Amino acid sequence: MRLDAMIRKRGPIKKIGVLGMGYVGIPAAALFADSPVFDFVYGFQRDSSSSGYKIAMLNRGESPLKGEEPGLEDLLKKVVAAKKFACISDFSRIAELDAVTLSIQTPFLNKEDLLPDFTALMEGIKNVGLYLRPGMLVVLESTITPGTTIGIARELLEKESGLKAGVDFALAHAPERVMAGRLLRNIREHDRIVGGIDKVSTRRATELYSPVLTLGKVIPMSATAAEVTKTTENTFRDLQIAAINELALYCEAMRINVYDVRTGIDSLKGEGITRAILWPGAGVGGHCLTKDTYHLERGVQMLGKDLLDYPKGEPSLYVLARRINDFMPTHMFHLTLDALNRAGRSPQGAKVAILGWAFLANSDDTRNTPPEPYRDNLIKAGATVCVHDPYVKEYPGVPIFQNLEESLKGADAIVLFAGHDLYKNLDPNHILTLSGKAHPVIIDGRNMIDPDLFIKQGFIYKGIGRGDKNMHKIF
Ligand code: SAJ
Repeated sequence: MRLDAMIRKRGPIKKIGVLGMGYVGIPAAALFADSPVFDFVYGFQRDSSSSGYKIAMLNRGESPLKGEEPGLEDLLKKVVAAKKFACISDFSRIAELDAVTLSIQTPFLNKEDLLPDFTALMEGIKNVGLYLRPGMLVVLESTITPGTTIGIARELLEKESGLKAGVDFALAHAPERVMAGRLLRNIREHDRIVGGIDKVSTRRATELYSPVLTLGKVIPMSATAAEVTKTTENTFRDLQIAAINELALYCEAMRINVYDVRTGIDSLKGEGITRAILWPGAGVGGHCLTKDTYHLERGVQMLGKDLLDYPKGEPSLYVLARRINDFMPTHMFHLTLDALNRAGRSPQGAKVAILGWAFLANSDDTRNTPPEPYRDNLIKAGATVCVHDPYVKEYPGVPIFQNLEESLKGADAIVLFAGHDLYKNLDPNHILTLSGKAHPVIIDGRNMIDPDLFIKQGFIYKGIGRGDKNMHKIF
C-alpha cells in the first residue's frame, strides 16, 4: 500500500511523541498537548543521572528550564492536569503513536574539521527506529547539517525499523526557531519551515504543525532546503553581527563612534531599501549562531563539494564571520589591558569584576557564553576575577555573585559583558566608592553606559566601537 493511502487509513494525527525535553522539546510538547486537535502527547526523556530529574518535574507540571518563560509553567500544569501530557523514559511507547519529533542538541565536536557531535541525536533516532510502525511520521526539529534528513537519519531509521522512508513512513525536517525567554510565542508566531523527503511527508508534517501556529504559517519545501534555510538564517545573522563588529574595530582605530555611523547607515530607508544592521558587542554566544555556520559549511562539503564554484583559495565568508565574532572577547581583553595600563597597573593581581555571565541580555542562558574565554585570559594574566549576574545562579567552576556591590568592592576594573537591564543605570559615584581606586577602569562591551558620566568621575573608559572616547583625557 502506498504511503499516502496508509496515512489516510491511519487517519488524522492524534497521538504524538516529543524526544528531548529541553528548550525546544518542552514548549513544543506543551503546545501539541494543549491543541484540541490532538488527543495525547508523550515527552520522552532518558532517565539519566544528569537529566532524569526532568521527568518527575514535568509530570508535576513544573518546568525544568531555567529563566523566565512566560506562560510555559501554566500551560504545563494545564496539560498535565487534563491528562493530555506525560513525560516518560520508556521508548517502546513510541509504537503506539502517529507522529514523533526529535529536538536533541547537535553541538560541534571539532569546528576546524567540521565534525558535528550527533551522538545524542543518533541515539534518539535509533530509539525511534526500534519502535517505528508503518504510516508513522518522524520529524527532526534539531538544527542539522544539510543532507542529514535524507542521509544518515533516514538510513538509521530504515536500518532499525526494517521499513522504508517515503514508502512505509513519512520523514521531514521542521527546524525550531525559538529564543530563550519567548519559547511559546516563537513557536506560535514564527512561520514554520516544513521540509519533507517527499510531498506526502511534507503534507503530513504540515498537519502536525498547523494547529499550534497562531500568527505563523507553514512554509513547505524539501528536507534539504529546510536544513539550509535554518542553518543559513543563523549564519546570516552571525554574518550581520560580524559586519558591525568589524566596523566597530575600524571605528576604534579611526577614533570615531560606531553608533554615530550606525545611526547614519540606518537612516537610509524607503524605496525598498532595507538595512538589517545589527549591534556590535563583546561576543556572540549561545547554542545556535556559534555552530550553525559549521553545519552549513559541512553541508556544502558533503552535498556539493565537486559542484561548488568559489574563488580559488578564498576562505568562506561565513567562517571568517565566525572568527571575527569569536575574536570579540579577546578584543575585550586587549581593551582591559590597555585601560589598566593607562591606570598605571598590570593585570597581575588586579581585581576585575565581570558584569553579566549570560550570553543574552536579561536571560540566564550561559551556553557558549562570551565572557568565559575573556575570564580565562585574565586569570592566565594573573588577575583576580569575580563575576556578577542577576539571572545566572551557578556555573561550573565560576562562582557567580548575586550581590552587585559585593562584586564591585575593591575592583580595579569593571567589565560589562551582557546587556542586562540592571546595568543600564549604574551610578559612577557609588562604583567609585566601592572600588576605592582613584582611576578604576570601566569597559563597556554592550553600549550600556554614558562614557562621559564615568570619565568625569575619574574612570578610565573603553567601549566597543567608541574610538571617539577610548583615548579620553584622564580626570
Ligand atoms: N548579538 C550581538 N549583536 C546583535 C544580536 C545578537 O552581538 O545585534 C549576540 C548576542 O549578544 C548573543 C548572540 O549574538 O550573544 C546570539 O544572540 P541572538 O539574539 O541571535 O540569540 P539566539 O542565538 O538565542 O537566537 C538565534 C535566533 N536566530 C535568528 O534570529 C536568525 C533565533 O531566532 C533562533 O531560534 C535561535 O538562534 C536558534 O535556536 O537557532
